[in-house]
Amino acid sequence: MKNSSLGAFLLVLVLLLATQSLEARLQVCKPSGEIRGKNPPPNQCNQENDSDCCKNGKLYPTYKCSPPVSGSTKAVLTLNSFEKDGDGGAPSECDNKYHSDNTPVVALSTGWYSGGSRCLNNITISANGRSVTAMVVDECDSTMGCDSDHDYQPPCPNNIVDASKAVWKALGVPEDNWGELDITWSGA
Ligand SMILES: *[C@@H]1O[C@H](CO)[C@@H](O)[C@H](O)[C@H]1NC(C)=O
Ligand SMILES: CC(=O)N[C@H]1CO[C@H](CO)[C@@H](O)[C@@H]1O
Repeated sequence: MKNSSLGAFLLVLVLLLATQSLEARLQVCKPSGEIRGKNPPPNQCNQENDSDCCKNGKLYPTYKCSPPVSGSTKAVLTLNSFEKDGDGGAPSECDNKYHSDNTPVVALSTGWYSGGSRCLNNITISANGRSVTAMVVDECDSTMGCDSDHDYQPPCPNNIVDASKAVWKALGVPEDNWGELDITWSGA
């Protein structure tokens, strides 16, 4: 190999390694597919407390992964009812039970739910200078949605901690602002 081609070869190698380690560090979580939304049938999709409903023809990305978990993982907190006839639909996946809005429970996006490996563990949620401990009881399904099983709601984004009212209360968020909040979580 001539010196110049060896130089070029080394340059390419270094660039390749650099981009690969960057990707490893970002651990990019890319969509696994998409779902084309259909309007819910009449009287379906409980819009209680701003639940989102699928719209005809709109494309919703699906995810099997979530961003990497660290000692303090960034997420978006959303509101859900795990009660019977609440907007959560079926009983919780971890224990096949419903849970009162007054107990701090959460569902995690599919990647973080991780096939149930965090079921019934407690995570610490921090925001607003406060923190609350909540039990993982369900999956916020990032792989499916827009069907009767999911109350015609879109698939969950990949970075969601979907929480009962009790969690929002404990974080001291005024009720008018319940809906979406940047948080960090740890544990489990
Ligand atoms: C999580 O917290 C609940 C309520 O305090 C408790 O009953 C449960 O045992 C805890 N789970 C674990 C795995 O420690
Ligand atoms: C899930 C949840 O918080 N549901 C509430 C939505 O708003 C109505 C009316 O304010 C409450 O009664 C529900 O409990």
